[in-house]
Amino acid sequence: MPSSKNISAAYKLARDNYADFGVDTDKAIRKALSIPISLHSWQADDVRGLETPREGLDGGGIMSTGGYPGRARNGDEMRSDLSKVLDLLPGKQRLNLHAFYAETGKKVVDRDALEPRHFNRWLDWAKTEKVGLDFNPTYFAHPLANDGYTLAHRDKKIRQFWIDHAQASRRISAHFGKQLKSPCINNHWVPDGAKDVPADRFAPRQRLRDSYDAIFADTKVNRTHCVDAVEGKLFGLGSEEYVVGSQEFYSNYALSRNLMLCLDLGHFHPTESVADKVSTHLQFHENLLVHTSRPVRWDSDHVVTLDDAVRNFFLEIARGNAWNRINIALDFFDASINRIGAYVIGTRATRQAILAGLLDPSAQLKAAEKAGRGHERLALMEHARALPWGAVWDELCQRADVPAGADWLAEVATYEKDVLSGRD
Ligand code: RNT
Ligand code: ZN
Repeated sequence: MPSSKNISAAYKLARDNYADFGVDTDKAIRKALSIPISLHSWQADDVRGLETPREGLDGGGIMSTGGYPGRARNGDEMRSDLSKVLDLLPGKQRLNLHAFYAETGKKVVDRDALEPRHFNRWLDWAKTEKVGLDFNPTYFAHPLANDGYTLAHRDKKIRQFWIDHAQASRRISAHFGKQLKSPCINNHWVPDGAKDVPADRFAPRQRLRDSYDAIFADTKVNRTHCVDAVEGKLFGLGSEEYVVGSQEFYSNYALSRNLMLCLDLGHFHPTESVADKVSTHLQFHENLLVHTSRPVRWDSDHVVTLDDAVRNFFLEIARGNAWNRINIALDFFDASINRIGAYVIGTRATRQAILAGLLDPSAQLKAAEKAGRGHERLALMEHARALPWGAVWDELCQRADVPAGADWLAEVATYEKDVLSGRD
């Protein structure tokens, strides 16, 4: 367990070390703490939602595996877990809700009829915790998603149901944005696609485009309060061969309709660098949304760790000084480990990558490159990885008044014993 005296001593050395490379660590800490990360609500309950359980549902492209005890079973348990998580995280957080976390009391309200009031308890919680809210229409885990198609379904009635749901989600988002005085990002991801080679790849894409156009034709929604984003994918469960909403589909759609593009780090070919896409998209898109995630073979949603993909992504943001053009949200779910632990690991790793980006000696690297000293650029890049960022991280935690190092584990153990162990 690092003592606060040791943390301060190690930090002082680290600060001087970074200063030699022109990096101001105090400034980096302040900035790293100020950048919001939107926690996803769905790690708490294994992406189940709070609707009355229905029989015979296909997960709709989403599946959380594992049976670690202590899953949150209702809204109150989710909020309790999320409050615990917030206590253990340095910096500014938000909460990213899915529509199927509506709390409609005894009344069953289908997704096309959801209203802002069905989220009053979440809104109250957000006010108490002083966090902004983001939102997602839930286009999966519903009988009308069982065919593997929603907005691109060949049946007009089914498409209309999902269009109505999407429009409801935009009104709810605008309400959150207005109430909390902070724009609510409403992210659209649909599972639509085919397991095997379709004969017609055109028609579903045309229907998807037309459905979105119908959704966004609702001009009553205030677009400063509700900011819509769209998220593509390479393949998913049940859509291994064909994803209607591919990356290119959404990149073109977002650009032509003035929407935000979402890049999920788990939604690309394994050898593709998502980091490299940042400077491409930002030539054309005003802003981006990122879902930090970790792909492992055929899964795209493992708990985020501080791996090269995540580090490189935020390094790009730092080198392009694009912090005010990126919105950061988490997207992972693992039911095989303590879920509070999963949140803390993934959110801390994301903020560590942000800090690592801010600690990059970018100015020196660029100067070496500009002067044609390629060996110096590469040598400095290598050396930068060895600089003591961990000491800066511990200091950041100390300043944010949260446990440094792995000290948070003790609090998770206590919470598991006192709270989680009482759940089925
Ligand atoms: C699915 C997308 C999407 C979901 C969440 C639950 O592949 O990444 O963002 O994970 O909406
Ligand atoms: Zn995602």
